[in-house]
Amino acid sequence: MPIITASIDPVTRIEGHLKVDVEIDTVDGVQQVVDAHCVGTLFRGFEKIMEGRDPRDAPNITSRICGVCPTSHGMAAALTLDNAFGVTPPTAGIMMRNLVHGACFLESDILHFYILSLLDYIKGPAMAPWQPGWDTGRRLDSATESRLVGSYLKAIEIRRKCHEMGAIYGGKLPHTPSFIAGGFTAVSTAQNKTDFQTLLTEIIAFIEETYIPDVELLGALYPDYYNIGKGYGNLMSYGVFQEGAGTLFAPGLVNDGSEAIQALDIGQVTEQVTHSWYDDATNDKHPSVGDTVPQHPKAEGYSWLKAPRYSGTNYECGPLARMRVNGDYAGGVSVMDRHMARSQEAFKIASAMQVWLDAVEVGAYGYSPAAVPTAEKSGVGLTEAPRGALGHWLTVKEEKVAAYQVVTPTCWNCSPRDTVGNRGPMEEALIGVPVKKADQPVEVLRLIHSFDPCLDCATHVMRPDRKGKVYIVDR
Ligand code: NFE
Ligand code: MG
Repeated sequence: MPIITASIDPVTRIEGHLKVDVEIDTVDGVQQVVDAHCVGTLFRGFEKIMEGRDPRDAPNITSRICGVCPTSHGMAAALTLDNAFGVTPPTAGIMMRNLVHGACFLESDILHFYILSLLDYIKGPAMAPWQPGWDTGRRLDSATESRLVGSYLKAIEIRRKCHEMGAIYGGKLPHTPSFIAGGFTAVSTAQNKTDFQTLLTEIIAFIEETYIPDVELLGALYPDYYNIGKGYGNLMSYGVFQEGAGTLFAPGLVNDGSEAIQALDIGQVTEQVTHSWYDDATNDKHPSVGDTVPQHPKAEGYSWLKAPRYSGTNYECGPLARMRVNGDYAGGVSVMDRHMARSQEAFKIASAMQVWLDAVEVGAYGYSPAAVPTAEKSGVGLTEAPRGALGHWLTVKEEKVAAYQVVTPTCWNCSPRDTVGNRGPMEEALIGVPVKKADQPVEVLRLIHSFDPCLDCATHVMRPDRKGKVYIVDR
């Protein structure tokens, strides 16, 4: 049998636009993925848009990078400005930042499991969005199907309530304008707290009584997915949700085969562009001195994503990484571990939100006044988005943005090969994924969705001859 090349273009049920090419061969009697390329098919240019602007606009502009993680960019940009401007937000501002950022995490996690991932496993009723669907690899009886379809419909309501909850302090979601240099714009009222509490109580109940049990049920029906999709097994977190001098999730690294948590040294991060459509003169730079110079076409290029590496090595980021780095999750690295850790993390975040809500003082101001520095300054903001480690780097000169770099979690996870030719984390995790039917590679989708990719929501330029299909090329 020849090696089969299957292209999924676009991958649906993700945020943004991704193409994945896999090579499928039979090894030891099992048809499986033997090579993979992840292709980011759009160029956004937000880093260039920032240049020459008032740095105080960074949270508002960069939160438009994405509709599902806008508070992550708002938070990262605000932390960057705090750092560059030399300002410390008051406790109420930190708590309100956490509450709105937490609401976005919960919205994103619930959306991810039910609306983006579950259709890889359930058949559902004979109507959109369930049909037409894959006719391979289903293992659920009709009672389990109906339970999960019921949860899916409830999840649509609950994720809306997550946004409504975040909007109580954020004014609106997505794209709240409330993250600012020095803190947060809202002043809490007694009514805000009561309204937030009502929604939070309902959301916590959904996570405990529906989301976690549903993920456990799926794990019991697909136990083989605890052994599929490990990849390199290296995990990284920048840490998130400031609490006093620390964070709810600590920063750190866990390397494959070790339980030991290593300290994170952000100076070890560079972005490689040998296989990305960017100028090689910008290769392997730390983001504080990095640049975004598109170059397309380029002989070795195949993606608009750069390839971030830590000390030259690949790291996966996301909920599983955060939970493992914090010692909160004892499982391995796999498709099902990613779902399981995400659901358990949602409960941890929601429980912490209860503590932060109790701590928000009615009437307390959320910000400390902050001025744009007249001298040249640099700043960095490290946080976590639902999908993983997020960093913004800024240089201010003559009170304007001279340079701005953003390194997103999906760049880490879905990056192309690096300068030495090593695959990105998701590319590597695809190797060995068993595929029953090459023209319906649902197993590949299950792996991709477990990473929850986001190609930074924007208009996709698709080749009309390849619209929305899996197409097979026989060699
Ligand atoms: Ni557009 Fe995002 C998250 C960020 S992924 S969803 O989570 O930053 O790159
Ligand atoms: Mg970038």
